[in-house]
Amino acid sequence: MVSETAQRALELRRLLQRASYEYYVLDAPTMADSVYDQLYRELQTLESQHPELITPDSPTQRVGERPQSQFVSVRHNVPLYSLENAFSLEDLQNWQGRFQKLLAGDLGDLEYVCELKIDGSALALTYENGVLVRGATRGDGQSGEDITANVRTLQTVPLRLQLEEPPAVVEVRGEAFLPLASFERLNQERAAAGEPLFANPRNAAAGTLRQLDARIVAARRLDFFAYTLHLPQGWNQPLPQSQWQALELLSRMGFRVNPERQLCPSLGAVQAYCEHWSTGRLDLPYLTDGVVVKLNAFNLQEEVGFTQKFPRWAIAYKYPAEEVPTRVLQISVNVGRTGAVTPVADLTPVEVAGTTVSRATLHNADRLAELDLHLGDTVVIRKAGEIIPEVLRVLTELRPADAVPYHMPTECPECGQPVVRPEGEAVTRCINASCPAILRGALQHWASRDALDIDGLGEKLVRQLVEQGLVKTLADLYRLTAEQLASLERMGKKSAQNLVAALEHSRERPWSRVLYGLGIRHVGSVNAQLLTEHFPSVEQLAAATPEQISGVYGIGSEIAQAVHQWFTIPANQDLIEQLRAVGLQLGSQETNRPTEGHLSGKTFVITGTLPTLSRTEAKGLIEQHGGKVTDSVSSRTDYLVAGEKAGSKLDKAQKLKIPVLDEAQLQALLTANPSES
Ligand code: 0OX
Repeated sequence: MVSETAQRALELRRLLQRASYEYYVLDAPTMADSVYDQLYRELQTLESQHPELITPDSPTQRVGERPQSQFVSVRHNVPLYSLENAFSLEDLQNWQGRFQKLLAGDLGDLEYVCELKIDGSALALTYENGVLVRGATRGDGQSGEDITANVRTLQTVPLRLQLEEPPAVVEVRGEAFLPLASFERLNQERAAAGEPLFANPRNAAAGTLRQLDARIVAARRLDFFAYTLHLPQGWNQPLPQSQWQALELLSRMGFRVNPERQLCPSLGAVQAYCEHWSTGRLDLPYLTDGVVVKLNAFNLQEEVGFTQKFPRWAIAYKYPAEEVPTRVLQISVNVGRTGAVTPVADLTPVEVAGTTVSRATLHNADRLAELDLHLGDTVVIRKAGEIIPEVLRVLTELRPADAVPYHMPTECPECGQPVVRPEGEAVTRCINASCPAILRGALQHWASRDALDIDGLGEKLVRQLVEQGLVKTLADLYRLTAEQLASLERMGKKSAQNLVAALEHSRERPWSRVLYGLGIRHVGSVNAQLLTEHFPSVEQLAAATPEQISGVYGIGSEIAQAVHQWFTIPANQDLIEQLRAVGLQLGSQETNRPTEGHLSGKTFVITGTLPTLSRTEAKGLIEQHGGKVTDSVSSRTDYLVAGEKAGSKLDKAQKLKIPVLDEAQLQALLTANPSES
């Protein structure tokens, strides 16, 4: 007898699976987000009360497990072949000619399936009795790595097949990829965190799948198109007889199968498909670098077989990576939020892979030296992964006689201060904390969607606010009035009021978004979430040692160092205090606070500048020992901690005869053994 609870859990799983299939695979949601969330929470609660009811196909199992220390290698039962390339329609003709000779008799026109070649990372998924049990990378084709925990986080990979009578085992293969929008978002986030950018979605997908922390994979929103099915002979259902039927079966099983596939009755139709998508592909929300052409009938595939390396029945028709010559008009230097100084070539505008390009990155000083770029040079540009335009090489034969070489500037073009390039690093940086370019970058990052999400605070407005001296720190944003804003160029009264309202609204954003918004190096939104789960308030994070920070799952020592160091800088400590004063959420000091510490029940006020501790750190330390810190001195205050330039609070404490501690006395109190006092 199945209990009522087990029955409900089963029902919830089915409902949620269906809703998520309709949302992600069919792109046709039928369930409101709020209903989904409610049912999901109900299932989560049921599972936490009855862990024995958790099944591997439960939607709650998609969120990502704790990080692994390494991946286990797995051998593929059937190797994953690579594909021979064709670069012209003639190559396709020759390909057909080669295998036609191996087929008995003249079969007339052969039928093919054309699939867009997705530029991602191949995966092999194993289902036992309809349930996903393993996801593996391609590796060298013979063996790959077991990345099941990561694969589970992909919303378009079903955890259970939609089959009444699934086969005992089935292997499904396909391509995991990062849609362009997710790729751009990821790179923006990496730029904001001062991390190197992924050159193209393929690298980003491959890098993501090899993350040891599945929570990071879950956050990056990989997608999956299925294209191969390995079924056992003994299944009691009719087996597909062709690639086209296999794709239809995959779709019925609940996979996303690329909708642009086409059944072609002849090689001529294949060639027309390739020509059509050579430009059509540029409008797709994901990257394709070609077309995979497959002989449709499985019996014919079997007849032509494999070479040492490739199936003879399939080929990849590759579109040429477009490389275009153009002239460098001038070189400008961009200073980013982290102070990174990037040389950028301004070009005579040209069309590359469907868009007009007028600027291309020159990456860094090393790359500039390698190119030996002169002003006025003609260069060849290409879109790396067809996304970010880059200068590939210089056509020196076209160099004007009087052209002068270009060198990286030694001073920041924005603030005039000398730039530095630390040993062993490729990046040149401006390290002037008050450089306007760095401030502009910081403000834009703060306003961005995953940070404080401030509608209406765009690039142009940020520039004006900085230029006019209205905003010198992030906290200054919250002191702007509608009148001040309305006096700016292109700002009406209404938009000024809207921005003030948006700023007001952003005060409610949780501590994790504030932490991300601070733009600490390596702290992207996922790391910010991990850190704030562990350190529920800014005081606790500021008081943590690098060792305590790297003790958080998923946070490495480099990140921990960067976070710790950030909080030791006086200007940053001051910023935190200012953000507190203007009402930002810096976490709750209630959670995780030991209420039983030896300072429990004692109330402190901190004033003035302490010799080594910031006020935030001191507050964190007091709270770690159970004490409470308030803002104003009253008869309920037990101690005043006073540093230099303590003002009226010190006078008041003295009047009320409240004990006054300096930093050394506070430290002594913190470390005092309560049993001796
Ligand atoms: C793709 C893709 C890759 C099956 C047998 C040889 C190649 N990147 O989109 N591979 C295959 O097929 C395999 N199909 C695809 N669509």
